[in-house]
Amino acid sequence: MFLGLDSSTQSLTAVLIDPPSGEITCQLSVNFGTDLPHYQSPSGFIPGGEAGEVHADPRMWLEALDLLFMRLTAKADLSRVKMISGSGQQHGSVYLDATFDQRLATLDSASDLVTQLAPALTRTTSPIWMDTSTGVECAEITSALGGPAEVCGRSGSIAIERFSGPQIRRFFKTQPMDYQRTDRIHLVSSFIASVLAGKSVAIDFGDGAGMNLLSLSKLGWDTDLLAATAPDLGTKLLPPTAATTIQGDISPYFIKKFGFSENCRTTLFTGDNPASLVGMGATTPGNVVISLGTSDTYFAAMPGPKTDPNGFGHVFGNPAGGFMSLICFRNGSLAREALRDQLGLDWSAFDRDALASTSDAAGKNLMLPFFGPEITPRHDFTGPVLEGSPAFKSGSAPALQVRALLEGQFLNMRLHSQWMEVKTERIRLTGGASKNDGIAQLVADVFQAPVERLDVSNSAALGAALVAAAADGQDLPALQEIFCKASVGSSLRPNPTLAGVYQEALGRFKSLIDASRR
Ligand code: ADP
Ligand code: XUL
Repeated sequence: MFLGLDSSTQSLTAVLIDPPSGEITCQLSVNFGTDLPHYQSPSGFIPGGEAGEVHADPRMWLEALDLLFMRLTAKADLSRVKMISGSGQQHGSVYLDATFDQRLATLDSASDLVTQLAPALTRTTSPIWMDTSTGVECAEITSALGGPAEVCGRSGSIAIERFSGPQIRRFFKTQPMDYQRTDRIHLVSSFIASVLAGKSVAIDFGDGAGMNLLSLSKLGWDTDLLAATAPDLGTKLLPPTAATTIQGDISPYFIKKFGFSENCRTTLFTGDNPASLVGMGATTPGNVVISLGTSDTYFAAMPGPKTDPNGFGHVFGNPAGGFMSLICFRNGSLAREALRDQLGLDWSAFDRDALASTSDAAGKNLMLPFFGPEITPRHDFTGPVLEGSPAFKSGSAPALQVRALLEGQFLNMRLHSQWMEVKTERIRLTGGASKNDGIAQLVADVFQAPVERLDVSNSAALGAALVAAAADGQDLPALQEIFCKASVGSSLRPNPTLAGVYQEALGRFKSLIDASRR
């Protein structure tokens, strides 16, 4: 069996797979808010941060690991686990002194992880991906490198507030003494991987690319970015490596305490989005995952390290080799809900039948579907922009607005993923709104690609379990055929007669965006 872990914002999840039977043997989570209430982090982070700070307590992640394994022993025979891999929420960073490795090497299974490892923390809390406190540091790094295009071309993203490099710089500036006594900086992913391995292990290319520090072309730390971020940073980071790299045997702590076998090995961990790419069965170029959640995200495999000339999208390492894009759209379900409520509708107005009633209007009316500030494209929109027939603009025909909103969301995705230069062959749809057939059909039509939906719920932890199996020599595509199947009856074909309609609409949509951002 192979075990995948995902240490995400709100919970730590385990997925155990048994490739010979094709079964997911066990799925289990520890919820930080409800299971570990003493950290007073109901949603996984410490509430009330000031000036955009959002931090979490790394001790909570350690305690969750002990608790998760304790619960797993009641559900599964952990001595059958051959390999463990995992993922973490991206960008979060953990700061440790020179005793960390010694502590890992001598963990006593009669005690617990928090008691033995917390004294090594040089920063008691960890900034996570929701943190926006580093605007000044982003500007400093950008100017040191000579502009946003340079930072993006090297690292795959312009300097971004939540990315670990700007966060490290802020720590260096605000707590220079604590920075100085920091011997090792980990991401959430490499921190948990190190605990399991019983030694500090490297950051992988998938999560490492979310730091504004990794050179995509060299797949090593970029010395200019290191220098622009903080002094001696290169000595505090291990050289980055591929997620499938085996680290050796699991630490004796876990063998003694939870019954893992002495032959159980561990790999590096990666970020939750790269792991999801694996768990959604989308690691080969041509496959695209669109997640329609609170925000919408678009991620897809890419053969080479192309970067977004506009600086909106991000590029990370793909755990299966090559690269992947991640593009976030802030106005996702938030915008769909805003229009629904504004017009006094319910989700049935977004159904297939309701949308079919306006099929003659496909691509005719345009809506820039932004009810508030957007990041792709980056602009402080204050409300949607409408262009089209009087009935559409006046709101007297709500169905036309629903269609134009959805078309606008997917045209915007299509427009802002063109820089990847990868033809979309299949879209795998996930997230709360993906179950809506009307919305899913419009995705297929606008992108002119078949859409599938998956039963997978914990795609990151499942992806991690698949990475573990792949590291053990199993064939990843074959495993994905088994574990990442589209759910029966969920597939939708695009209507080919709309290809030209949306191709033409895309050009008009781009002009409208350009005019609105001027
Ligand atoms: P999160 O990003 O918080 O994980 P989810 O992926 O769970 O979010 O998606 C939740 C969102 O899905 C809700 O906010 C809601 O707007 C949307 N949603 C749920 N059901 C439907 C539906 N039938 N049609 C369209 N949107 C829906
Ligand atoms: C990606 C990002 C989030 C985190 C948490 O850039 O910030 O998706 O990985 O899930």
